[in-house]
Amino acid sequence: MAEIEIGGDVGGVVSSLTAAIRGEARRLGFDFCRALPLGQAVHADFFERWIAAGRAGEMRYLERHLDKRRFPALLGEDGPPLKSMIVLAVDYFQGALPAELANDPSRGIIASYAWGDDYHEVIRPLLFQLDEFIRAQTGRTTRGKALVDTGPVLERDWAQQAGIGFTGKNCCTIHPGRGSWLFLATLLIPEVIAYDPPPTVIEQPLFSTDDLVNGLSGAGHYGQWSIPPVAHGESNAARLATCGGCTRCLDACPTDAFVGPFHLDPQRCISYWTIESQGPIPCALRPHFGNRIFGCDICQEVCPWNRHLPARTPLLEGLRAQQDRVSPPLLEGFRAETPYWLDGDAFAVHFRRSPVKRARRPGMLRNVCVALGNWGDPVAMPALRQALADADPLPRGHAAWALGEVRRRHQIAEIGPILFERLRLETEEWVREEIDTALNVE
Ligand code: B12
Ligand code: SF4
Ligand code: SF4
Repeated sequence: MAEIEIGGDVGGVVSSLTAAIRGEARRLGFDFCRALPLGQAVHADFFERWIAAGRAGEMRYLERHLDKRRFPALLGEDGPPLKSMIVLAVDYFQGALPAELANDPSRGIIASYAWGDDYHEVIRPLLFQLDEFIRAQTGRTTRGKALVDTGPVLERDWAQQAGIGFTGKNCCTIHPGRGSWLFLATLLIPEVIAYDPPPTVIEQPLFSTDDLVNGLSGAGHYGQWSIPPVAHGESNAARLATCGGCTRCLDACPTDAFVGPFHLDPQRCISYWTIESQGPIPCALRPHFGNRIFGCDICQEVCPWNRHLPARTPLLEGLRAQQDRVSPPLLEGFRAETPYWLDGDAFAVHFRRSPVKRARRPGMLRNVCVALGNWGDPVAMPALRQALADADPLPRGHAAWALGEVRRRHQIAEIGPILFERLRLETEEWVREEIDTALNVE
């Protein structure tokens, strides 16, 4: 790596420091690294309207620190003023889920971001290392702010501002050559460094925040940017980054979660319900979940920018797919030797370091019951009976729904008494209603 010219002329210092940071980021395993000055988040108004509309639901943390989300420099309240943001991205694509696994209803689909270890745990220590590297060059004694989905920063907004990719109608940051399978992270530092050129606006998006809140029309063209060449000299085949008139993601979403381009309603999103929510999944949405038990990739899988990506191994070892976390057989976690859906300790061991931990065991068992209901095979009855007797009401309510689905499809007389027996013991009002509904399905 080139020597850093501390003590040289200011221009020389800043640009060589930026180059050194980029080199270190690459060495640590980041795929993209771009720097920009701290300012105001471009879509802070929309974010605040999104919050005011109640979109955050149970994600109450999103409602806090709105001022910091708008002006991330405010995150530096305890130290020297923060001046620069380094936006980093890690490409986690490692090939599509083979169709025979994805279409097998006896298996649960886990979103590809969760096939390896938890990205927060893998990436955050690397951000600390990058900050330490910078401190060693500049003599700074305070820490920078290292965030990977761990603070009030609108990461997608900044990724586009930094020129890592453009925001697609599916809300995701899409790199024109490497698609949207990216984790984003930011490091906020007090140093002023040389910045990367921002994306050039070729065609200004023509709509207001009101239009965006109310729902833009799907097929509209919403601006065009030229993303400057990426760091590290990688080829950047498609410079003119835009969705154009495409609406594939909006059309493909099974739960109709998009209010319009760039505006997602989590209250209808499989990802929200299977990862973030600790509550009952609305009955009307359940049939649309199919066998998705943790997260959802549909609006990215259909995206043309994600076509023909070469399967690769992520640079960061911790993110590499672990076979048993890709699409586990739904009934596996009910077996006596692997009771990870039923037993908290077994769950903790099985999903150690996995993002799946976030949904917690009762939440995952809830998701699995929905998938078993959608499968509708009587072979799942013993497992559903176990879930119906779970200590936590969340799986009990969804197991009742799933048993109702099996009964509806196969007219199995035995299911009625199982549900009646549970109803006799059940004290939780909403679970009683679920059982009642399941007893009355035709
Ligand atoms: C809350 C959250 C969710 C929620 C809500 C998502 C949403 N679309 O709002 C739920 C649980 C549904 C979710 C799902 C997923 N998430 Co999430 N999530 C977040 C989190 C914590 C906050 C996002 C947020 O503030 N949402 C509110 C909306 C209003 O903001 P936004 O999505 O950032 O959208 C911005 C742009 O759309 C922009 N914008 C608005 N209008 C316009 C118009 C134009 C023309 C342009 C250019 C931009 C633009 O402004 C918005 C505000 O800045 C971020 C981490 C972070 N701190 O940013 C991760 C994050 C967005 N999630 C991530 C991932 C990987 C996912 C999933 C793919 C996981 C999965 N497989 O299930 C899905 C994808 C669903 C989707 N299509 O968005 C990554 C996304 C990486 C990427 N390439 O974009 C992030 C950045 C985490 C990370 N550090 O890597 N997520
Ligand atoms: S993640 Fe799935 S449910 Fe959520 S918006 Fe995308 S396609 Fe729809
Ligand atoms: S599927 Fe089409 S509309 Fe959706 S993000 Fe990709 S290019 Fe944009």
